[in-house]
Amino acid sequence: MSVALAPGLIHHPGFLDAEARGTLAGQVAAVLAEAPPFTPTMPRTGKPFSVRMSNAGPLGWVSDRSGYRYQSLHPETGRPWPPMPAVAFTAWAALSGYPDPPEACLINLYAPGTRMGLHQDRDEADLAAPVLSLSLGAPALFRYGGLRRGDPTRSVRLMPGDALVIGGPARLIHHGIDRIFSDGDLLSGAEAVLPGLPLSGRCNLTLRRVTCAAVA
Ligand code: MD3
Ligand code: FE
Repeated sequence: MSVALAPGLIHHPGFLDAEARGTLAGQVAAVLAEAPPFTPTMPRTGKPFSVRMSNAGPLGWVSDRSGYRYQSLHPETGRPWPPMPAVAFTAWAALSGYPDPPEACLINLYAPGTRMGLHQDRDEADLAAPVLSLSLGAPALFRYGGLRRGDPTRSVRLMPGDALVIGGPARLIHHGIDRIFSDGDLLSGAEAVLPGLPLSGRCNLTLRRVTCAAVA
């Protein structure tokens, strides 16, 4: 089942069932054990994001005082990003409609009470490729608008296991996360003990094609 929220913005509620969510959560925990979450900071000001991040795949998105960019090494450990979680990579093949594989998988970790302000994603060279989002853990209120910052916005609740495909005319829309609801199922079981994971909260994975441009 899928719902077009807007042209190019396709919501697949419950795309991952409970078993797939558990498998993916374990694969994310394995990525975070190798590539610990870091706190990005705003370009110029150095103000920290409230969302913590990590990445998987050949490229990872990072932000610090010198700007936003994709790079092949973890900003703190200096090691390459681990391979993408298999469940996420398989979801790209099923949902993206894009022939080539993603080069980056950004992992956003939201503790309860954190948010992500309205923004556009335009650091990727290949804007013909869609972005695929997968949600785990606590539900979130996702807000999306239009190509201009002042365009009217709508909101939809993203539940664990939901997929969102953002492409075509929606690829450059403004969007953000307004709130995280309490009590997710991300950390049930073994991955609850892994360092760097919030004990409750939400995890979002975005798979992106990228193909260079701002790469350090
Ligand atoms: C619309 N993440 O990582 S996912 C991001 O839930 C980001 O963590 C949010 O915005 C999150 O940049 C929203 C849904 C999403 C992801 C990428 C998009 C919507 C998008 C790119 C372009 C337009
Ligand atoms: Fe975004």
